[in-house]
Amino acid sequence: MSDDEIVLTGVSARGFHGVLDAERRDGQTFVVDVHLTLDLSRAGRTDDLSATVNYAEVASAVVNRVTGPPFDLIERLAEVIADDVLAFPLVEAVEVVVHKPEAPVGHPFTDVAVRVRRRNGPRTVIALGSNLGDRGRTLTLAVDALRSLPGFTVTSVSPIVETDPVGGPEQPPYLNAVVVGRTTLGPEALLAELHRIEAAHGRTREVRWGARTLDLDLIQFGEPGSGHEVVSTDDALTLPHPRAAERAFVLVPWAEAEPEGRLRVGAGDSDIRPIGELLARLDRSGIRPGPEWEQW
Ligand code: PH2
Ligand code: MG
Ligand code: MG
Repeated sequence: MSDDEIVLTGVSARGFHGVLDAERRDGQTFVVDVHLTLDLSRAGRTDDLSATVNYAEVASAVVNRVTGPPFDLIERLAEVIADDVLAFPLVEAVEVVVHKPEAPVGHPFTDVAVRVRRRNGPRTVIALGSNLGDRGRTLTLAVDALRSLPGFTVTSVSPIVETDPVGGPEQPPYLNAVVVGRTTLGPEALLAELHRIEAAHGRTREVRWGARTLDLDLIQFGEPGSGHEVVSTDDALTLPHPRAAERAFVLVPWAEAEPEGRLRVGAGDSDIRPIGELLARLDRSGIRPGPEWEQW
């Protein structure tokens, strides 16, 4: 982890968080400090804003959460702010302190605050598919479930595409999408969570490549070529996904979520290919724009 930090302190705004009726009714001032850990050497060398995080955007994210839908606990407010900040590119870890200096403590006091420290794990790519039931709704709920999964931070979500079914028995068209995130879970634990989310949406383990309400496939775990990359030939969890390179219904939305994405197609260093290059060789005729995401 880098030693560098961006330190933003004393961001204050009025919010309605709290357990008591009066707090929900009258609101009060919340003050937030954020420490971002990231490598600042490239920004230091190049003088280029895109090599770092814009602290004004961090401040806006904080204010949106403070003034947004109320939570009972400042612990929860700190957690969601940490999650938002970890979704900024380049951020390795974050410390968030939420102060509530006007809290109804019942005695003279100076300040009360919670401090949480969270770190980003490896980047991971998940493909979503649905071709039974209310497909768009199901995909939306699946992304919601990923957003609220502890240890998983959604960093990018593709648009939805509608796709002709590939392989398997005769079946209806799919809606597909791709989510890119960072996770502190291991690959097995993440896969178990994906199975749990599938099951929660009526998925049964039926015909191979047959119709399903929700399919969540782990495509890649860890940046290819990095120390975090997981390569596995295990039947229960093959990584990277063995057919992703041939599937336009995965690569088209992935390229929209992460244009600079790369996929390993073999064991060597030269077998890590930009997804745009893989896509150029595929037939995209079965892929169409899908519906908009429903509101979350
Ligand atoms: N998933 C499959 C089999 N075939 N075809 C499309 N278009 N989209 C899918 O997500 C899909 C498929 C097995 O998971
Ligand atoms: Mg699948
Ligand atoms: Mg699957």
